[in-house]
Amino acid sequence: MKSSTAIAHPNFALIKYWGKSNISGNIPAMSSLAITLNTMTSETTVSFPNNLEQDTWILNGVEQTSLGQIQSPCDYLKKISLINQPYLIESTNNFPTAAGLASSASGIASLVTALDSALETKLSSQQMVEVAILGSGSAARSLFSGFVHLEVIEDNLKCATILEADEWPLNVIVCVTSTNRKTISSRQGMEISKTTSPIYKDWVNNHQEDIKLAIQAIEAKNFHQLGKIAEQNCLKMHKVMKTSQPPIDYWNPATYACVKNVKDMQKKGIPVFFTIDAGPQVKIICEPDVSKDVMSVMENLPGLKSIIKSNLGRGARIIHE
Ligand code: 2P0
Repeated sequence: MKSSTAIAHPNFALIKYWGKSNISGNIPAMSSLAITLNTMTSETTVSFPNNLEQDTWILNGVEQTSLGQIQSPCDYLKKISLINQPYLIESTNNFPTAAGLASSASGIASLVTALDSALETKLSSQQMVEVAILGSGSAARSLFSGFVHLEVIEDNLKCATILEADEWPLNVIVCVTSTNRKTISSRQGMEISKTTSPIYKDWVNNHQEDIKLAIQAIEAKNFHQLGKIAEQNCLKMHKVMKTSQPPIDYWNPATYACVKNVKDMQKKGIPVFFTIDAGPQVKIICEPDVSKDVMSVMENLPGLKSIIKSNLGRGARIIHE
């Protein structure tokens, strides 16, 4: 039996998904559009040690009491594999876990890639998307490089790169304002919003228009148009969260300060925009020639824990088998 190691990177949605249409299949209620990074890495190794009694998952060096969120993709792969031996999954993230930095997307993309290889299931790209979604609604996007569109039409999923990283090499500056684990998981938050936010229905119904405008902007490489629609969509999602009962508010004072800095830079004509996910971190997207200046503006901001600069990059891949 062979062991396999895969890596994947986080992806950040420019047009977000927040809400599920089908909880058991973990199907997003809307399409999304994201960029996959080339820094911050999840690495997963699947192996078959002798005398392992049951499937075991070690995350960041800590043995997990259950397979939890990865149970469904593991079950799916196991069912179609001819290999029926307990496996050991060892996953590590070289960046904060469950803090709004898309560790579940990169973690699960690396996991399904490593499992597919170790269990010799030889899934098609479409099957990989479907398995990844079982683990996390955003994970399928980390299977792909560059600008990635996850299209959801009812229960049908389609995920693909719409523009490669080197075709429009934008930079991403991740401003980490807290490394704490979030108190409300995305999964819980989405369900709370779906059942309590008075604007949830509008969020879902108007979403496709945002996707269309963002795709047009990406195809035309129109930075201003992409930034405008991405910021609007991000703020709409956070409004859905904040109008939920209880209100979901992931922002902290440094989050607000980062956003203000981005808006000030925009007023000076600097090509930057922000996006924020289910956590307090601010991701700043910019043209490469201004990234140094943006970094030096942000480095002086009180309350920031760290700043990570990234290019856009590749999808999940096997690095060792
Ligand atoms: C996104 N987020 O599109 C949105 C924006 C966070 C805010 O997808 O329950 O980790 O595992 O499917 O995919 C985060 O949610 O949630 C997410 P599950 P997931 O990136």
